[in-house]
Amino acid sequence: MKSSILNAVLVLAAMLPLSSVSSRATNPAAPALVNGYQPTWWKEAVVYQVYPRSFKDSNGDGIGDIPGVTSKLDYLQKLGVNVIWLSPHYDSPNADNGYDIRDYRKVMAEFGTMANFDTLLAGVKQRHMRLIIDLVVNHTSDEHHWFVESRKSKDNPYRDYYFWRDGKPGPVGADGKPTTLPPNNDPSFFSGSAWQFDPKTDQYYLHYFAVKQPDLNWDNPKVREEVYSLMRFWLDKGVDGFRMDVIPLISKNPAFPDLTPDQVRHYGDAYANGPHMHDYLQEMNRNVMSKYDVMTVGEALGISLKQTPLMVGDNRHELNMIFNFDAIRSNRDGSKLKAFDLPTIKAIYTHHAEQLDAYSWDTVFLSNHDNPRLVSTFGDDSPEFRVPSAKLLATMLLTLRGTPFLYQGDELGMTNYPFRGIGDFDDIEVKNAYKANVLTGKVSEEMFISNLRHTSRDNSRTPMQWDSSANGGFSTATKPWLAVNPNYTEINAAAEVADPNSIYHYTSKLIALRHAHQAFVYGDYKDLDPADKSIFAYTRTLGAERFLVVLNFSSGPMAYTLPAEVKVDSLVMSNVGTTGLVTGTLNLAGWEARIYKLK
Ligand code: TEU
Ligand code: CA
Repeated sequence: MKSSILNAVLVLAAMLPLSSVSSRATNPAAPALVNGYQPTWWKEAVVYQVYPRSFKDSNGDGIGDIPGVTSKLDYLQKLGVNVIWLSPHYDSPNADNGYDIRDYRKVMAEFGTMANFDTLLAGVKQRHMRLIIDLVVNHTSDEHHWFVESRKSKDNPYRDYYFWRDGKPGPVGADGKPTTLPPNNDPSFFSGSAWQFDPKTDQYYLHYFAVKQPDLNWDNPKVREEVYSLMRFWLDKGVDGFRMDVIPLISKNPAFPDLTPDQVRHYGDAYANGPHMHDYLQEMNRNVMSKYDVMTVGEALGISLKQTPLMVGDNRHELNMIFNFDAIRSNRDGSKLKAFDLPTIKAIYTHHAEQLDAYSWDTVFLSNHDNPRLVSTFGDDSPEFRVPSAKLLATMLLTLRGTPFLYQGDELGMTNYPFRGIGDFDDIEVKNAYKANVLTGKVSEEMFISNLRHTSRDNSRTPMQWDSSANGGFSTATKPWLAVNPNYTEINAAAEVADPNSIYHYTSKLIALRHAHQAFVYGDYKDLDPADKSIFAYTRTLGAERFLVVLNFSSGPMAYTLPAEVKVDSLVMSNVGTTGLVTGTLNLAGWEARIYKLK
């Protein structure tokens, strides 16, 4: 290339925003761009999250296990999902149901053996699906041998695998002895201080989550090498990637200054984006992910939409995508539920479309093992509207921009559980909050339980409802680890699979539609009516492929007049059996969802 032309090209490239000069420009072997996007399997996938403890118990001990997951692979394949995200399956004392790992290279005894895992992975691959596993490396279990060693003495070789600090001098105790206070005012996500005093060496250790979940010190290169090594262990077995637990929290300010009052109120944001977070993610990518064809999705607690491209941009070489918490928490006021407001969530999806361009891929999800049930939270789980509203939500999740993540049981329209008292709960987050708020008299038990019925993580952790037999077909045990929702007699997979008009079959049709039309994957997104409080109407367009999705997020019938420029060609799907072509004003039933092909 003549030097003058080369100079011109270099000047032009320098003028382009950073994000548009991505690695793809130098990768001629890559398939042609689609609407500016680099086509990739994890962008075209539909992901299904399995929480193994609650999915299927194969040996009658009341606890879901890996052979149980394997026994349901045909069910998942028929649904049409491509990727399974398996919540932690590693050896753990289960202080936080597996998110407290004791041995990263060992399968949890209750879940089975490594041979069981290998059989699951082989079964996934045989069905041309993929498996991603949960990488929980912000913290370990306090029973991990690194921590068992670390707490032994201040000069133990593993001491700096974790954060140990002297306490601050506290008031003289009633016994006249001096007391100490935690090194700073960091709160734990699970109530109380994030610091635990350990008398063996008279120091405190950091735990953003449970006392039994000490935070790893990522500033220690030995810790980072240990993590990269365990990642390779699973990738070399053939897993297809990782969901990374609270990954934005891995870098801390080693001085641990006190949080300001506002930071205390939003401590999740304060803990994220530490001084070396990006350095460590880029090092992890360089040392591990870049050497495999894998998918990574970060659970991006504390990361704003504006900060998202810095973690997922093609040219950043960190992660492929992240879970932002904006949509799923759009109806929360702290730990409480607040009224759902459709324009709020519509604005969030439009903001995503604006902020995340062709170089920063998005995710779409409204449920997981940390949140209450989808249809009870964003739909209407009354007998009249549970089915149509569950189908409407599936329609939205499977036609928006970004890789959709479905959570086990949502394809059945499983609902929140009718919790009665604290004894019904398993979640350490609930138990700690009960001690900190009810037993101290701050909150009444009745108010506490009433709020949890709508917000508790245990809502999504009740066992999968497979059929109308005892325990919903989840387990032959007398008492599963967590009670099965009593509505399993009507709401279960067997009934759903048998009913051609079920949520399961409707979801399967939506997945097939998404797989058949790249407009739903790589197409442009446009909200036709951001201000409408009941109707969510948007288009997905890619060249000649143009679709209109219309959702009535209310239980009442709604008339909606399409903008004049929207020319309907044919009705593709309706969740309530509407047929025929309607133009101009659409008369939608309560919770009706329609997908039209446009001219
Ligand atoms: O969740 C982090 C997180 O965001 C949760 O603490 C959530 O905000 C809270 O529980 C809402 O009620 C991840 C895992 O998904 C969660 O299951 C673990 O408990 C946590 O990290 C610690 O590993
Ligand atoms: Ca079992």
